[in-house]
Amino acid sequence: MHKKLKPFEEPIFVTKPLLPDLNDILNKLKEVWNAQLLTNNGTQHRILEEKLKHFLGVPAISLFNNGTTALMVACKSLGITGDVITTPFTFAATPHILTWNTLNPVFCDIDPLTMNIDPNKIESMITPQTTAILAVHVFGTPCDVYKIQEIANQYKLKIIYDAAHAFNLKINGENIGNFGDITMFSFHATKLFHTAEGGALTYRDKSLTTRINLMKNFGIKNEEEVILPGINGKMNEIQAVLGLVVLEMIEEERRKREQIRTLYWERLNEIEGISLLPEIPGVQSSLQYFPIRINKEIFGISRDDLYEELKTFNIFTRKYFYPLCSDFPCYRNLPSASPHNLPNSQQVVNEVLVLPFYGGLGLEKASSICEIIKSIKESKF
Ligand code: T4K
Repeated sequence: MHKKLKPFEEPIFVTKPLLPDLNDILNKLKEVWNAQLLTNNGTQHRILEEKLKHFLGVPAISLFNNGTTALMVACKSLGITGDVITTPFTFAATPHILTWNTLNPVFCDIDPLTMNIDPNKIESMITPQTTAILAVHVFGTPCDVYKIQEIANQYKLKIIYDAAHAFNLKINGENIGNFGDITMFSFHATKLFHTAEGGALTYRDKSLTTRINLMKNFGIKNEEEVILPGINGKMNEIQAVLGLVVLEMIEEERRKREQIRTLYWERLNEIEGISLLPEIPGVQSSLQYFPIRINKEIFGISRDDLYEELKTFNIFTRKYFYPLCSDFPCYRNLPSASPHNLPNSQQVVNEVLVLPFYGGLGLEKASSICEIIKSIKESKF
């Protein structure tokens, strides 16, 4: 039986967008209204681009209307063809952008601890058709960027990092946007830093700027020249205003999330059958998600049952990233999608549960969530 724990009165979701004071937004929006320029590289866009370049510590950046379009343009701008090695344990956008670029996703298994693509398995997936690796820093844990770079150098492959979860992530003081050929960030409302919808590409090779910016603007060079088949990937001024105000709130939000993370760690680490993401020395976390893993035999119930029980307490966790992308109908017939090729992914995808994690949750509610999880486990023995 559960102890006398009551459900939350209001539903608790996995995240809540960081919302600034509406007046702060309105003040900035006045500038946009006065300028009467709503999109197409306006003033707010240019200011945000400069600020983010500095904040993310990268030599070059290009803003987008969302992370998915940004990833599509990343592939196109590098001229990637044929097969691209990627992970099945990610959001649908990752493999889908390959398909939209008429590229073939080749699924490589993940490391069972970090849940990122396993660099030790990449080489065996490389064929003469392979031209790139599309790796994801899942839940903000960095991939083994050094090993992946070595492989890419050896086989002359391009590397694109999907850093949708990795805003502000650093490895030994180095910003995550400085690895590989291009890195994509998502600024979706569910992300710590957001512009409602939005994203960016960062890259060290500044010569890519012209091509990337042409590609996100229909390939238009000037009024009389359209020099390549581009798309519309532009961030608008209203998104940029939101981003400028949210950026001012990041430090405070990180402080709050840091406290919740510490509380979760202390309270959940002691529960048998629950494991937490490993702390990697030298890594500054992006504080984006708080995933836990459930070992059914030790915890007493499965991840799926815990997910359902938490719902009865008005707690809506998420089973990211279930189902595996390799199990989607559009990919499951690919040879690399075979479960035999992906044993770690198949196991992890049934164990991970992402807990509510955002500054506004507060320590009291986070503490109650831990109590509830503990009581659910105790009720099973
Ligand atoms: N690569 C990776 C690895 C990604 O994770 C993503 C996106 C991308 C690429 C693509 O980037 P974008 O093109 O999206 O920039 C959400 C997000 O929509 C998606 O951006 C994100 N990853 C993914 C992991 O999470 P859902 O289907 O979980 O969204 P939804 O609407 O269920 O939201 C989750 C919870 O957040 C809700 O239960 C309530 C809360 N919420 C959500 C929104 C949108 C709010 O409180 N307010 C809101 O406005 O995909």
